[in-house]
Amino acid sequence: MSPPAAIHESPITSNGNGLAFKKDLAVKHAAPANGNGNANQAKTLAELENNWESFTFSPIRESQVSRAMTRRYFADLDTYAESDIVIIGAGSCGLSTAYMLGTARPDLRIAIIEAGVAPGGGAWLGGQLFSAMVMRKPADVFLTSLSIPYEDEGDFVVVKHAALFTSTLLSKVLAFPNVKLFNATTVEDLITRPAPTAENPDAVRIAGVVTNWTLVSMHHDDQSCMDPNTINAPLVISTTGHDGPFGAFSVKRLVQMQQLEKLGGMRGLDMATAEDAIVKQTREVVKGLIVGGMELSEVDGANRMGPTFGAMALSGVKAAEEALSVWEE
Ligand code: 48N
Repeated sequence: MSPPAAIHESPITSNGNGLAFKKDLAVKHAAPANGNGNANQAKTLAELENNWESFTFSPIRESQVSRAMTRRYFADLDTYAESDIVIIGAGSCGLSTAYMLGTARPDLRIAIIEAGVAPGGGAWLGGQLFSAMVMRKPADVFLTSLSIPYEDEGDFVVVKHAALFTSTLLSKVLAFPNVKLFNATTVEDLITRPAPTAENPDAVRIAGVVTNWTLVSMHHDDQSCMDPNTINAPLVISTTGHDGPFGAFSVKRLVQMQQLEKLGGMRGLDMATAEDAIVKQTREVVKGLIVGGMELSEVDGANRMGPTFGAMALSGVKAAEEALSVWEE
């Protein structure tokens, strides 16, 4: 019985060993996406409405979709393999840092590495599944700079939904041409270079990050190790929060590498103390690594503040300022 006729949906006419595929019956190379097939030529939404019977999308071939995505992603990986600044964690602090840096320094190449598929960290809800987000003044000035509306309650302000804050901040960060978000990607180690000091001959400076797909990073225990990727950068800003599967990642790694003696450990909730401390203490913890947001509470043993987010935003403002002062050194 002769083998079934092979119907190939590939425009490739040879399978590499000289056998020419049957003339492709299935392939009518898709007209270019903006081709003049019978695609609906609507130019405005109004032209679409009440005109559905003749509606059709412009033609496309699946491989065009794949290439449109993969070409760009791998070009970004290539470009950002050498970054000026890497921000670990796209929570409220990391995104605020990125917003300030993206605004101040459009010449710097900034990579954001976020373990979750969805960036935003803990800032999609105000607290305990409640929507509204509270920020104590003067953090309202950050909201004003982002044109995020809020209700003024005197000493604090309230954004009607935390997602309004986070989505607005995220959209502005993603619009910067010099900022690239790599989400669903985990920093699973730090790149170091020897930087001995009189106090610590084993001191290092941080020179980039080691990354892997988050799903791989979460399964090192049940899969043989899959080697990671790397991004070189003279400056890393770590804002990995205090909880979650990789919480306080960088500062825990610094202790393992004997670059920090021990962690102070986050203390009980005290809003007044916590927020001032986090903003004031945002700093370069070891050469080449700035720590901000709630990750910092693990370093210094600062209190936690619970469901107020002004310190996250202003820690990001401070982290960006620290980065630019280090950068200009
Ligand atoms: O939102 P978080 O967790 O961290 P911050 O510091 O931006 O904001 C903290 C804030 O949400 C609070 O915790 C509030 C104020 N409550 C305080 C309190 O008292 O409870 O964002 C950290 C982000 C997350 O999106 C993680 O997925 C990500 O960092 N992340 C990482 N991304 C890449 N590589 C890693 N190793 C990694 N670790 C965490």
